[in-house]
Amino acid sequence: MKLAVLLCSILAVCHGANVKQTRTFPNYFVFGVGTAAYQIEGAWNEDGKGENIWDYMTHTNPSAIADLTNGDIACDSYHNYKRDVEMLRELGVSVYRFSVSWSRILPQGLSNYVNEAGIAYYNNLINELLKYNIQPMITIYHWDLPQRLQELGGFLNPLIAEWFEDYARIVFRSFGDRVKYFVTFNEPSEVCSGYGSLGKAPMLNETGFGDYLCAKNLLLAHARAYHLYNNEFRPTQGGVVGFIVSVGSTAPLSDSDEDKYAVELYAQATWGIYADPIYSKEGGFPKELVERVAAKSAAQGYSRSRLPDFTEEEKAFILGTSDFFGVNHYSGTYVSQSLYTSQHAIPSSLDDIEVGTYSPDEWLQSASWWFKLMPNSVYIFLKHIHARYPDVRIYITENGWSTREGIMDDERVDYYRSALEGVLDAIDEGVKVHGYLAWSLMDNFEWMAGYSERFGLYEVDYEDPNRTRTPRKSAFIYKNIMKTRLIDHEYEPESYVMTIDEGR
Ligand code: GBH
Repeated sequence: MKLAVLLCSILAVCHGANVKQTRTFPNYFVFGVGTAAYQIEGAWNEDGKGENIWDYMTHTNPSAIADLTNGDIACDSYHNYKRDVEMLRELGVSVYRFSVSWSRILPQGLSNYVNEAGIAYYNNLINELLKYNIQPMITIYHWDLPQRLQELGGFLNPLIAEWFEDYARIVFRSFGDRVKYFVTFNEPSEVCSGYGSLGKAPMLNETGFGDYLCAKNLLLAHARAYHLYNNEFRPTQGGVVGFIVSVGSTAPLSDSDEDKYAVELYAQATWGIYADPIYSKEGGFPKELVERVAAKSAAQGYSRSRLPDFTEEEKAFILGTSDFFGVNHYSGTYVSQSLYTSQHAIPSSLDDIEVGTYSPDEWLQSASWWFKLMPNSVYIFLKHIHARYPDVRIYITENGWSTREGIMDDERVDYYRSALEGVLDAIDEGVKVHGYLAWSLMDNFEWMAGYSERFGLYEVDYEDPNRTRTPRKSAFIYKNIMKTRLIDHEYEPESYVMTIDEGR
Protein backbone atom coordinates (compact mmCIF):
# COMPACT_ATOMS: atom_id res chain seq x y z
CA MET A 1 0.00 0.00 0.00
CA LYS A 2 1.35 3.39 -0.95
CA LEU A 3 2.05 5.82 1.85
CA ALA A 4 -0.47 8.35 0.62
CA VAL A 5 -3.20 5.76 0.56
CA LEU A 6 -2.25 4.50 4.00
CA LEU A 7 -2.47 8.01 5.39
CA CYS A 8 -5.78 8.49 3.71
CA SER A 9 -7.23 5.41 5.26
CA ILE A 10 -5.98 6.33 8.70
CA LEU A 11 -7.18 9.89 8.49
CA ALA A 12 -10.23 8.95 6.37
CA VAL A 13 -10.15 12.32 4.69
CA CYS A 14 -8.81 11.81 1.20
CA HIS A 15 -11.65 11.74 -1.23
CA GLY A 16 -11.47 8.82 -3.60
CA ALA A 17 -8.79 6.87 -1.79
CA ASN A 18 -8.92 3.15 -1.26
CA VAL A 19 -11.18 3.49 1.76
CA LYS A 20 -14.00 3.29 -0.74
CA GLN A 21 -12.45 0.70 -3.02
CA THR A 22 -14.98 -1.98 -2.24
CA ARG A 23 -17.96 0.05 -3.38
CA THR A 24 -19.28 -1.36 -6.64
CA PHE A 25 -21.54 0.06 -9.29
CA PRO A 26 -25.07 -1.36 -9.07
CA ASN A 27 -26.20 -4.03 -11.56
CA TYR A 28 -28.50 -1.67 -13.44
CA PHE A 29 -25.69 0.83 -14.06
CA VAL A 30 -24.37 0.93 -17.65
CA PHE A 31 -21.01 2.14 -18.89
CA GLY A 32 -20.03 3.41 -22.27
CA VAL A 33 -18.42 6.12 -24.37
CA GLY A 34 -19.63 8.74 -26.81
CA THR A 35 -18.79 10.56 -30.04
CA ALA A 36 -20.61 12.85 -32.49
CA ALA A 37 -20.93 12.71 -36.28
CA TYR A 38 -19.25 15.94 -37.35
CA GLN A 39 -16.44 15.38 -34.86
CA ILE A 40 -15.44 11.94 -36.16
CA GLU A 41 -16.98 10.93 -39.49
CA GLY A 42 -15.24 13.04 -42.11
CA ALA A 43 -16.41 12.12 -45.64
CA TRP A 44 -18.08 15.51 -45.61
CA ASN A 45 -19.23 15.33 -49.23
CA GLU A 46 -19.10 11.61 -49.95
CA ASP A 47 -21.88 9.34 -51.16
CA GLY A 48 -24.42 12.10 -51.42
CA LYS A 49 -23.99 13.83 -48.06
CA GLY A 50 -25.24 17.43 -48.10
CA GLU A 51 -23.50 20.45 -46.63
CA ASN A 52 -24.13 21.33 -43.00
CA ILE A 53 -23.47 24.50 -40.99
CA TRP A 54 -20.06 23.26 -39.83
CA ASP A 55 -18.97 22.39 -43.36
CA TYR A 56 -20.14 25.77 -44.52
CA MET A 57 -18.61 27.75 -41.68
CA THR A 58 -15.22 26.03 -41.69
CA HIS A 59 -14.97 26.35 -45.49
CA THR A 60 -16.08 29.96 -45.78
CA ASN A 61 -14.58 31.26 -42.54
CA PRO A 62 -11.59 29.01 -41.72
CA SER A 63 -10.19 31.37 -39.11
CA ALA A 64 -13.22 30.70 -36.93
CA ILE A 65 -11.38 27.51 -35.89
CA ALA A 66 -8.35 27.91 -33.59
CA ASP A 67 -6.00 25.77 -35.71
CA LEU A 68 -7.70 26.56 -39.04
CA THR A 69 -8.80 22.94 -39.46
CA ASN A 70 -12.20 21.43 -40.21
CA GLY A 71 -14.08 18.15 -40.03
CA ASP A 72 -13.66 17.22 -43.70
CA ILE A 73 -11.78 14.06 -42.75
CA ALA A 74 -11.64 14.16 -38.92
CA CYS A 75 -11.14 10.57 -37.63
CA ASP A 76 -12.49 9.29 -40.94
CA SER A 77 -14.94 7.09 -39.08
CA TYR A 78 -17.06 6.93 -42.21
CA HIS A 79 -14.40 4.51 -43.45
CA ASN A 80 -13.08 3.31 -40.10
CA TYR A 81 -16.26 2.38 -38.25
CA LYS A 82 -15.20 -1.25 -37.88
CA ARG A 83 -12.06 -0.16 -36.08
CA ASP A 84 -14.23 2.07 -33.86
CA VAL A 85 -16.36 -0.93 -32.92
CA GLU A 86 -13.22 -2.96 -32.31
CA MET A 87 -12.08 -0.28 -29.84
CA LEU A 88 -15.44 -0.45 -28.09
CA ARG A 89 -14.95 -4.20 -27.75
CA GLU A 90 -11.44 -3.70 -26.42
CA LEU A 91 -12.79 -1.37 -23.78
CA GLY A 92 -15.71 -3.64 -22.98
CA VAL A 93 -18.42 -0.97 -23.04
CA SER A 94 -22.08 -1.86 -23.07
CA VAL A 95 -23.35 1.39 -24.65
CA TYR A 96 -21.99 3.45 -27.55
CA ARG A 97 -23.46 6.90 -28.01
CA PHE A 98 -22.97 8.43 -31.46
CA SER A 99 -24.90 10.95 -33.49
CA VAL A 100 -26.40 10.69 -36.93
CA SER A 101 -25.71 13.45 -39.43
CA TRP A 102 -28.90 15.16 -40.62
CA SER A 103 -27.35 16.18 -43.94
CA ARG A 104 -25.97 12.68 -44.56
CA ILE A 105 -29.49 11.31 -44.24
CA LEU A 106 -31.38 14.27 -45.74
CA PRO A 107 -28.87 16.18 -47.88
CA GLN A 108 -31.24 19.11 -48.35
CA GLY A 109 -32.62 18.99 -44.80
CA LEU A 110 -36.18 18.17 -45.80
CA SER A 111 -37.56 14.67 -46.08
CA ASN A 112 -38.53 14.69 -49.73
CA TYR A 113 -35.18 13.09 -50.58
CA VAL A 114 -33.52 10.45 -48.41
CA ASN A 115 -29.89 9.56 -49.09
CA GLU A 116 -29.90 5.77 -48.92
CA ALA A 117 -26.09 5.62 -48.70
CA GLY A 118 -26.32 7.60 -45.45
CA ILE A 119 -28.91 5.22 -44.04
CA ALA A 120 -26.71 2.29 -45.10
CA TYR A 121 -23.68 3.71 -43.26
CA TYR A 122 -25.58 3.90 -39.97
CA ASN A 123 -27.17 0.49 -40.55
CA ASN A 124 -23.71 -1.01 -40.96
CA LEU A 125 -22.49 0.66 -37.80
CA ILE A 126 -25.55 -0.38 -35.78
CA ASN A 127 -25.37 -3.97 -37.00
CA GLU A 128 -21.69 -4.16 -36.19
CA LEU A 129 -22.41 -2.91 -32.65
CA LEU A 130 -25.23 -5.36 -32.09
CA LYS A 131 -23.11 -8.24 -33.31
CA TYR A 132 -20.98 -7.64 -30.22
CA ASN A 133 -23.80 -6.88 -27.86
CA ILE A 134 -23.10 -3.15 -27.64
CA GLN A 135 -26.25 -1.06 -27.31
CA PRO A 136 -26.36 1.95 -29.63
CA MET A 137 -27.56 5.28 -28.25
CA ILE A 138 -28.37 7.63 -31.12
CA THR A 139 -28.16 11.39 -30.71
CA ILE A 140 -30.44 12.67 -33.46
CA TYR A 141 -29.00 16.17 -33.43
CA HIS A 142 -25.46 17.02 -32.36
CA TRP A 143 -25.06 20.52 -33.84
CA ASP A 144 -24.74 19.83 -37.58
CA LEU A 145 -27.78 21.45 -39.17
CA PRO A 146 -28.13 21.12 -42.95
CA GLN A 147 -26.94 24.42 -44.42
CA ARG A 148 -30.10 24.78 -46.48
CA LEU A 149 -32.21 24.83 -43.33
CA GLN A 150 -29.88 27.43 -41.87
CA GLU A 151 -30.54 29.60 -44.88
CA LEU A 152 -34.22 29.26 -44.06
CA GLY A 153 -33.50 30.57 -40.56
CA GLY A 154 -32.43 27.40 -38.77
CA PHE A 155 -33.50 27.39 -35.13
CA LEU A 156 -34.88 30.90 -35.43
CA ASN A 157 -37.62 29.67 -37.74
CA PRO A 158 -40.47 28.04 -35.78
CA LEU A 159 -40.85 25.60 -38.66
CA ILE A 160 -37.69 23.91 -37.34
CA ALA A 161 -40.10 21.89 -35.15
CA GLU A 162 -41.71 20.36 -38.24
CA TRP A 163 -38.45 19.88 -40.11
CA PHE A 164 -36.96 18.14 -37.09
CA GLU A 165 -40.02 15.95 -36.63
CA ASP A 166 -39.81 14.80 -40.25
CA TYR A 167 -36.12 14.01 -39.85
CA ALA A 168 -36.70 12.20 -36.55
CA ARG A 169 -39.41 10.08 -38.20
CA ILE A 170 -36.88 8.82 -40.73
CA VAL A 171 -34.37 8.08 -37.96
CA PHE A 172 -36.93 6.15 -35.86
CA ARG A 173 -38.30 4.31 -38.88
CA SER A 174 -34.86 3.36 -40.22
CA PHE A 175 -33.09 2.40 -37.00
CA GLY A 176 -35.65 2.03 -34.21
CA ASP A 177 -36.17 -1.69 -34.82
CA ARG A 178 -32.65 -2.18 -33.38
CA VAL A 179 -31.86 1.00 -31.46
CA LYS A 180 -33.56 1.41 -28.09
CA TYR A 181 -31.98 4.60 -26.79
CA PHE A 182 -32.57 7.87 -28.61
CA VAL A 183 -31.66 11.42 -27.68
CA THR A 184 -33.28 14.26 -29.61
CA PHE A 185 -30.83 17.09 -28.88
CA ASN A 186 -27.34 17.34 -27.50
CA GLU A 187 -26.84 20.45 -25.36
CA PRO A 188 -29.41 23.00 -26.47
CA SER A 189 -27.34 25.69 -24.75
CA GLU A 190 -24.57 25.13 -27.26
CA VAL A 191 -26.94 24.81 -30.22
CA CYS A 192 -28.48 28.12 -29.24
CA SER A 193 -25.13 29.73 -28.52
CA GLY A 194 -24.71 29.56 -32.31
CA TYR A 195 -27.48 32.18 -32.45
CA GLY A 196 -26.51 34.13 -29.33
CA SER A 197 -22.72 34.29 -29.62
CA LEU A 198 -19.74 33.69 -31.86
CA GLY A 199 -18.98 30.48 -30.01
CA LYS A 200 -20.54 27.97 -32.39
CA ALA A 201 -21.86 27.71 -35.96
CA PRO A 202 -23.69 29.60 -37.43
CA MET A 203 -22.07 32.41 -35.36
CA LEU A 204 -25.09 34.66 -35.46
CA ASN A 205 -24.15 36.58 -32.30
CA GLU A 206 -27.66 37.86 -31.59
CA THR A 207 -26.96 37.89 -27.86
CA GLY A 208 -29.98 37.94 -25.60
CA PHE A 209 -32.31 37.41 -28.58
CA GLY A 210 -31.23 34.62 -30.91
CA ASP A 211 -30.37 32.28 -28.06
CA TYR A 212 -33.78 32.78 -26.38
CA LEU A 213 -35.74 32.36 -29.59
CA CYS A 214 -33.73 29.25 -30.39
CA ALA A 215 -34.48 27.85 -26.93
CA LYS A 216 -38.20 28.08 -27.48
CA ASN A 217 -38.15 26.63 -30.99
CA LEU A 218 -35.76 23.84 -30.05
CA LEU A 219 -37.90 22.72 -27.13
CA LEU A 220 -40.95 22.57 -29.35
CA ALA A 221 -38.96 20.58 -31.93
CA HIS A 222 -37.87 18.17 -29.21
CA ALA A 223 -41.41 17.73 -27.92
CA ARG A 224 -42.75 17.01 -31.40
CA ALA A 225 -40.18 14.28 -31.94
CA TYR A 226 -40.90 12.83 -28.49
CA HIS A 227 -44.65 12.67 -29.12
CA LEU A 228 -44.03 11.19 -32.53
CA TYR A 229 -42.00 8.38 -31.00
CA ASN A 230 -44.51 7.87 -28.23
CA ASN A 231 -47.50 7.67 -30.52
CA GLU A 232 -46.15 6.00 -33.62
CA PHE A 233 -43.02 4.05 -32.72
CA ARG A 234 -42.89 3.18 -29.04
CA PRO A 235 -45.76 0.70 -29.22
CA THR A 236 -43.80 -1.53 -31.58
CA GLN A 237 -40.19 -0.49 -30.92
CA GLY A 238 -40.29 -0.14 -27.13
CA GLY A 239 -37.30 2.17 -26.68
CA VAL A 240 -36.74 5.39 -24.76
CA VAL A 241 -36.22 8.97 -25.88
CA GLY A 242 -34.28 11.50 -23.86
CA PHE A 243 -32.86 15.00 -24.02
CA ILE A 244 -29.33 16.06 -23.07
CA VAL A 245 -28.47 19.27 -21.26
CA SER A 246 -25.06 20.31 -20.07
CA VAL A 247 -24.91 21.09 -16.39
CA GLY A 248 -21.98 22.81 -14.76
CA SER A 249 -21.54 22.55 -11.01
CA THR A 250 -21.96 25.65 -8.93
CA ALA A 251 -21.15 26.80 -5.44
CA PRO A 252 -22.06 30.17 -3.93
CA LEU A 253 -18.97 32.32 -3.49
CA SER A 254 -20.12 33.30 0.01
CA ASP A 255 -22.80 32.23 2.44
CA SER A 256 -24.90 35.27 1.70
CA ASP A 257 -28.49 34.91 0.57
CA GLU A 258 -27.61 36.96 -2.50
CA ASP A 259 -25.01 34.44 -3.58
CA LYS A 260 -27.31 31.49 -2.94
CA TYR A 261 -29.90 33.21 -5.08
CA ALA A 262 -27.22 33.88 -7.71
CA VAL A 263 -26.60 30.12 -7.90
CA GLU A 264 -30.28 29.54 -8.56
CA LEU A 265 -30.44 32.24 -11.22
CA TYR A 266 -27.31 30.92 -12.88
CA ALA A 267 -28.78 27.41 -12.98
CA GLN A 268 -31.97 28.81 -14.50
CA ALA A 269 -30.12 30.75 -17.18
CA THR A 270 -27.63 28.05 -18.16
CA TRP A 271 -29.68 24.84 -17.98
CA GLY A 272 -33.01 25.35 -16.20
CA ILE A 273 -34.20 27.25 -19.27
CA TYR A 274 -33.96 23.99 -21.23
CA ALA A 275 -34.71 21.49 -18.49
CA ASP A 276 -37.56 23.08 -16.49
CA PRO A 277 -39.98 23.09 -19.45
CA ILE A 278 -39.56 19.29 -19.60
CA TYR A 279 -38.86 18.10 -16.05
CA SER A 280 -40.31 20.66 -13.61
CA LYS A 281 -43.76 20.29 -12.04
CA GLU A 282 -45.48 23.18 -13.81
CA GLY A 283 -43.47 23.31 -17.03
CA GLY A 284 -42.51 26.48 -18.87
CA PHE A 285 -39.35 28.51 -18.52
CA PRO A 286 -37.99 29.11 -14.99
CA LYS A 287 -40.08 31.73 -13.23
CA GLU A 288 -37.40 34.10 -11.93
CA LEU A 289 -35.58 34.03 -15.25
CA VAL A 290 -38.78 34.96 -17.07
CA GLU A 291 -39.31 37.84 -14.63
CA ARG A 292 -35.73 39.04 -14.88
CA VAL A 293 -35.61 39.05 -18.66
CA ALA A 294 -38.99 40.78 -18.82
CA ALA A 295 -37.85 43.47 -16.39
CA LYS A 296 -34.50 43.99 -18.10
CA SER A 297 -36.12 44.11 -21.52
CA ALA A 298 -38.59 46.75 -20.31
CA ALA A 299 -35.81 48.79 -18.72
CA GLN A 300 -33.93 48.61 -22.01
CA GLY A 301 -36.92 50.06 -23.82
CA TYR A 302 -38.25 46.96 -25.54
CA SER A 303 -41.98 46.64 -25.73
CA ARG A 304 -41.82 42.89 -25.04
CA SER A 305 -39.56 40.48 -23.26
CA ARG A 306 -36.64 39.22 -25.33
CA LEU A 307 -37.45 35.76 -23.98
CA PRO A 308 -40.54 34.66 -25.93
CA ASP A 309 -42.75 32.70 -23.55
CA PHE A 310 -44.75 29.58 -24.30
CA THR A 311 -48.53 29.50 -24.54
CA GLU A 312 -50.23 27.30 -21.93
CA GLU A 313 -50.86 24.76 -24.66
CA GLU A 314 -47.18 24.71 -25.63
CA LYS A 315 -46.15 24.31 -21.98
CA ALA A 316 -48.36 21.26 -21.65
CA PHE A 317 -47.07 19.88 -24.96
CA ILE A 318 -43.45 20.01 -23.75
CA LEU A 319 -43.92 18.97 -20.13
CA GLY A 320 -42.83 15.41 -19.38
CA THR A 321 -41.38 14.72 -22.82
CA SER A 322 -38.28 12.83 -21.79
CA ASP A 323 -37.77 9.30 -20.54
CA PHE A 324 -34.47 10.12 -18.87
CA PHE A 325 -32.33 13.09 -17.94
CA GLY A 326 -29.24 13.01 -20.13
CA VAL A 327 -26.53 15.25 -18.76
CA ASN A 328 -23.12 16.26 -20.04
CA HIS A 329 -20.75 17.52 -17.42
CA TYR A 330 -17.22 18.84 -17.42
CA SER A 331 -16.66 21.29 -14.62
CA GLY A 332 -18.08 24.09 -12.53
CA THR A 333 -17.54 27.49 -10.98
CA TYR A 334 -18.24 29.66 -7.99
CA VAL A 335 -21.14 31.98 -8.60
CA SER A 336 -21.88 35.33 -7.04
CA GLN A 337 -23.90 38.47 -7.45
CA SER A 338 -20.83 40.42 -6.38
CA LEU A 339 -18.93 39.12 -9.42
CA TYR A 340 -21.41 40.68 -11.80
CA THR A 341 -19.64 43.14 -14.00
CA SER A 342 -20.85 44.91 -17.08
CA GLN A 343 -18.37 42.81 -19.09
CA HIS A 344 -21.21 40.65 -20.30
CA ALA A 345 -22.65 41.58 -23.68
CA ILE A 346 -25.76 43.74 -23.40
CA PRO A 347 -28.26 42.33 -23.82
CA SER A 348 -27.34 38.75 -22.95
CA SER A 349 -28.53 36.06 -20.65
CA LEU A 350 -25.74 36.53 -18.08
CA ASP A 351 -26.39 40.26 -18.12
CA ASP A 352 -30.08 39.59 -17.64
CA ILE A 353 -29.45 37.70 -14.40
CA GLU A 354 -26.63 39.99 -13.22
CA VAL A 355 -24.43 37.20 -11.98
CA GLY A 356 -20.73 36.47 -12.38
CA THR A 357 -18.55 33.38 -12.01
CA TYR A 358 -15.10 32.59 -10.70
CA SER A 359 -12.79 29.57 -10.90
CA PRO A 360 -9.75 29.69 -8.62
CA ASP A 361 -6.24 29.61 -10.07
CA GLU A 362 -5.49 26.56 -7.92
CA TRP A 363 -7.90 24.45 -9.94
CA LEU A 364 -6.03 22.35 -12.48
CA GLN A 365 -6.39 23.76 -15.99
CA SER A 366 -7.26 21.34 -18.79
CA ALA A 367 -6.16 21.93 -22.39
CA SER A 368 -9.44 23.80 -22.95
CA TRP A 369 -9.63 27.45 -21.87
CA TRP A 370 -13.13 27.06 -20.45
CA PHE A 371 -12.40 24.08 -18.33
CA LYS A 372 -10.63 23.69 -14.98
CA LEU A 373 -11.04 20.85 -12.56
CA MET A 374 -13.57 21.77 -9.87
CA PRO A 375 -13.09 19.41 -6.93
CA ASN A 376 -16.06 17.11 -6.38
CA SER A 377 -18.00 18.64 -9.26
CA VAL A 378 -19.69 15.41 -10.35
CA TYR A 379 -21.20 14.82 -6.93
CA ILE A 380 -22.27 18.48 -6.70
CA PHE A 381 -24.14 18.60 -10.00
CA LEU A 382 -25.80 15.23 -9.48
CA LYS A 383 -27.16 16.40 -6.12
CA HIS A 384 -28.32 19.62 -7.75
CA ILE A 385 -30.32 17.82 -10.45
CA HIS A 386 -31.74 15.45 -7.86
CA ALA A 387 -32.85 18.36 -5.69
CA ARG A 388 -34.48 20.10 -8.64
CA TYR A 389 -36.22 17.07 -10.17
CA PRO A 390 -36.25 14.34 -7.50
CA ASP A 391 -37.72 11.50 -9.53
CA VAL A 392 -35.80 11.73 -12.72
CA ARG A 393 -33.57 8.91 -13.97
CA ILE A 394 -30.15 10.31 -14.85
CA TYR A 395 -27.63 9.17 -17.43
CA ILE A 396 -24.32 10.99 -17.57
CA THR A 397 -23.99 11.11 -21.34
CA GLU A 398 -20.64 12.93 -21.46
CA ASN A 399 -17.83 13.48 -19.00
CA GLY A 400 -14.13 13.75 -19.63
CA TRP A 401 -10.93 15.74 -19.55
CA SER A 402 -8.91 17.49 -22.27
CA THR A 403 -5.16 17.23 -22.80
CA ARG A 404 -2.67 17.80 -25.58
CA GLU A 405 -1.10 14.90 -27.49
CA GLY A 406 0.39 12.01 -25.54
CA ILE A 407 -0.45 8.51 -24.41
CA MET A 408 0.43 8.82 -20.71
CA ASP A 409 -2.58 10.84 -19.58
CA ASP A 410 -2.45 10.62 -15.81
CA GLU A 411 -4.53 13.79 -15.46
CA ARG A 412 -7.34 12.12 -17.37
CA VAL A 413 -6.97 8.97 -15.26
CA ASP A 414 -7.31 11.02 -12.07
CA TYR A 415 -10.24 12.92 -13.52
CA TYR A 416 -12.18 9.76 -14.39
CA ARG A 417 -11.46 8.09 -11.09
CA SER A 418 -12.64 10.99 -9.01
CA ALA A 419 -15.62 11.66 -11.28
CA LEU A 420 -16.74 8.07 -10.82
CA GLU A 421 -16.23 8.31 -7.04
CA GLY A 422 -18.59 11.27 -7.24
CA VAL A 423 -21.13 9.09 -9.04
CA LEU A 424 -20.89 6.44 -6.31
CA ASP A 425 -21.21 9.09 -3.59
CA ALA A 426 -24.37 10.38 -5.24
CA ILE A 427 -25.81 6.89 -5.67
CA ASP A 428 -25.14 6.25 -1.96
CA GLU A 429 -27.32 9.26 -1.24
CA GLY A 430 -30.20 8.09 -3.37
CA VAL A 431 -29.54 9.95 -6.62
CA LYS A 432 -30.87 7.84 -9.48
CA VAL A 433 -27.88 7.71 -11.81
CA HIS A 434 -28.21 4.80 -14.21
CA GLY A 435 -25.25 5.18 -16.50
CA TYR A 436 -22.02 6.88 -17.40
CA LEU A 437 -20.63 7.54 -20.87
CA ALA A 438 -17.09 8.83 -21.07
CA TRP A 439 -16.31 11.59 -23.56
CA SER A 440 -14.75 10.54 -25.74
CA LEU A 441 -13.94 7.20 -27.34
CA MET A 442 -11.15 8.95 -29.25
CA ASP A 443 -9.70 12.37 -30.03
CA ASN A 444 -11.87 14.23 -32.50
CA PHE A 445 -12.68 17.61 -34.04
CA GLU A 446 -13.22 19.74 -30.95
CA TRP A 447 -15.41 22.40 -32.62
CA MET A 448 -13.90 25.89 -32.38
CA ALA A 449 -10.70 24.40 -30.93
CA GLY A 450 -10.15 22.15 -33.97
CA TYR A 451 -7.76 19.29 -33.21
CA SER A 452 -5.77 21.23 -30.62
CA GLU A 453 -7.65 19.79 -27.64
CA ARG A 454 -7.88 16.07 -27.09
CA PHE A 455 -10.61 14.30 -25.14
CA GLY A 456 -9.95 10.73 -26.30
CA LEU A 457 -9.44 7.49 -24.43
CA TYR A 458 -7.71 6.63 -27.70
CA GLU A 459 -5.29 9.00 -29.34
CA VAL A 460 -5.81 9.67 -33.04
CA ASP A 461 -2.85 10.29 -35.32
CA TYR A 462 -4.08 12.99 -37.70
CA GLU A 463 -0.84 12.90 -39.70
CA ASP A 464 -1.52 9.33 -40.68
CA PRO A 465 -3.95 8.84 -43.59
CA ASN A 466 -5.38 5.83 -41.74
CA ARG A 467 -6.04 7.96 -38.67
CA THR A 468 -4.51 5.25 -36.49
CA ARG A 469 -5.99 5.07 -33.02
CA THR A 470 -3.82 4.15 -30.01
CA PRO A 471 -5.16 3.50 -26.52
CA ARG A 472 -4.05 5.92 -23.82
CA LYS A 473 -3.36 4.91 -20.25
CA SER A 474 -6.88 6.11 -19.38
CA ALA A 475 -8.35 3.54 -21.78
CA PHE A 476 -6.81 0.72 -19.72
CA ILE A 477 -7.94 2.29 -16.46
CA TYR A 478 -11.51 2.85 -17.64
CA LYS A 479 -11.60 -0.68 -19.04
CA ASN A 480 -10.62 -2.06 -15.64
CA ILE A 481 -13.27 0.00 -13.87
CA MET A 482 -15.96 -1.28 -16.24
CA LYS A 483 -14.78 -4.86 -15.90
CA THR A 484 -14.47 -4.95 -12.11
CA ARG A 485 -17.28 -2.42 -11.55
CA LEU A 486 -15.20 -0.75 -8.88
CA ILE A 487 -12.60 1.99 -8.80
CA ASP A 488 -9.19 0.65 -7.89
CA HIS A 489 -6.96 3.67 -7.37
CA GLU A 490 -3.88 1.47 -7.27
CA TYR A 491 -4.48 -0.32 -10.54
CA GLU A 492 -1.81 0.09 -13.22
CA PRO A 493 -2.00 -1.56 -16.66
CA GLU A 494 0.27 -4.63 -16.91
CA SER A 495 1.15 -3.63 -20.44
CA TYR A 496 -0.01 -1.12 -22.99
CA VAL A 497 -1.13 -3.72 -25.47
CA MET A 498 -4.90 -3.74 -25.87
CA THR A 499 -6.77 -6.98 -26.30
CA ILE A 500 -10.39 -7.98 -26.52
CA ASP A 501 -11.68 -9.96 -23.54
CA GLU A 502 -13.92 -12.49 -25.27
CA GLY A 503 -17.13 -13.78 -23.75
CA ARG A 504 -18.18 -10.62 -22.01
C1 GBH B 1 -19.62 18.98 -25.20
O1 GBH B 1 -19.88 20.32 -25.08
C2 GBH B 1 -20.03 18.53 -26.56
O2 GBH B 1 -21.28 17.88 -26.53
C3 GBH B 1 -19.00 17.72 -27.27
O3 GBH B 1 -19.33 17.63 -28.61
C4 GBH B 1 -17.65 18.30 -27.02
O4 GBH B 1 -16.65 17.65 -27.74
C5 GBH B 1 -17.34 18.19 -25.55
O5 GBH B 1 -18.34 18.76 -24.79
C6 GBH B 1 -16.03 18.81 -25.13
O6 GBH B 1 -16.06 20.19 -25.31
O7 GBH B 1 -19.70 29.57 -20.97
O8 GBH B 1 -17.98 30.61 -22.21
O9 GBH B 1 -17.42 29.30 -20.29
C7 GBH B 1 -19.46 20.94 -23.93
C8 GBH B 1 -19.44 22.34 -24.27
C9 GBH B 1 -18.12 24.13 -23.88
C10 GBH B 1 -20.22 23.87 -22.72
C11 GBH B 1 -17.78 25.24 -23.03
C12 GBH B 1 -19.87 25.00 -21.88
C13 GBH B 1 -18.59 26.91 -21.64
C14 GBH B 1 -18.18 28.11 -22.41
N1 GBH B 1 -19.06 23.23 -23.25
N2 GBH B 1 -18.95 25.88 -22.55
S1 GBH B 1 -18.34 29.48 -21.40
